[in-house]
Amino acid sequence: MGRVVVVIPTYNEAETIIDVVKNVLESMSMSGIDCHVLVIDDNSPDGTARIVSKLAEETGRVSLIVRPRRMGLGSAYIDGFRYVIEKMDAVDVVVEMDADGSHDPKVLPQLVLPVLRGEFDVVVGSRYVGFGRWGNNASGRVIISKGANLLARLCTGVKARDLTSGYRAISTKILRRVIDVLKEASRGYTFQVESITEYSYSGARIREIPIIFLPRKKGRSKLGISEIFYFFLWNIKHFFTRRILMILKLNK
Ligand SMILES: Nc1nc2c(ncn2[C@@H]2O[C@H](COP(=O)(O)OP(=O)(O)OP(=O)(O)O)[C@@H](O)[C@H]2O)c(=O)[nH]1
Ligand SMILES: [Mg+2]
Repeated sequence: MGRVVVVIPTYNEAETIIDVVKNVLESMSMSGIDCHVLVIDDNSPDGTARIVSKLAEETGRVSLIVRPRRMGLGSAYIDGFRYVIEKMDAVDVVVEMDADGSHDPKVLPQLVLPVLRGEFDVVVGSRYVGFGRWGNNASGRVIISKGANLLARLCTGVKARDLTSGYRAISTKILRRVIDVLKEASRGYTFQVESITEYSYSGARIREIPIIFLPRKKGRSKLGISEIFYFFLWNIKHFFTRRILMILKLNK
């Protein structure tokens, strides 16, 4: 079976990163999947990188990239994807995952296996299909998330229900196809919608499986109001610069 790299961006996640990485490696080895973890840390003041370096020595299955300062979630993924494509050998699947315990590592094999088997190119852990849901009562966040997904679906035309989910498996074949476009993508959280839009437009077969999005275990959220504002503007701009042209072409 092929090889998987789980990319985890971190900014001040010292309280949760050990458990997340260990549980990822355990979950994958129990399913017999060859797995490596790549952490992209933005020089977190809480010493996340020191902890990850120790994990790298202990396990031999963890790599770390430390960047000089906080540069955004999207830019961390772009650097991580480029590293996997350019510097790591024979990787078939890349996974996106948060470092705060919100994404249950037990779900990983279900995300990864359909891509490894070649049945799908992208599998998204979705809060909005089947039994998928938010695991707490953060009703304000749920409303924002549902509104964001509705807007993104209308503006991009991508059919998936959870376009903002940060728990996904992607084939490296698709990543290679879109990496040059993604280099220009949003630096922050909007990257999630922008990237799945590029996968979809480039012909990726996308599947969603239900997940329960657990409340962050410890530490603080990095999602700010400016990110939400930028997200809104990106969608409107995308609609008027790209989507509307696609609709007009299709209707000709
Ligand atoms: N390297 C890097 N990682 C980041 C940056 N911003 C966020 N992250 C990481 O991206 C992941 C998602 O961020 P969160 O703050 O959990 O965002 P969220 O899940 O929408 O918010 P909560 O529900 O409050 O946790 C976490 O692992 C963060 O540490 C950044 O600028 N650089
Ligand atoms: Mg989180």
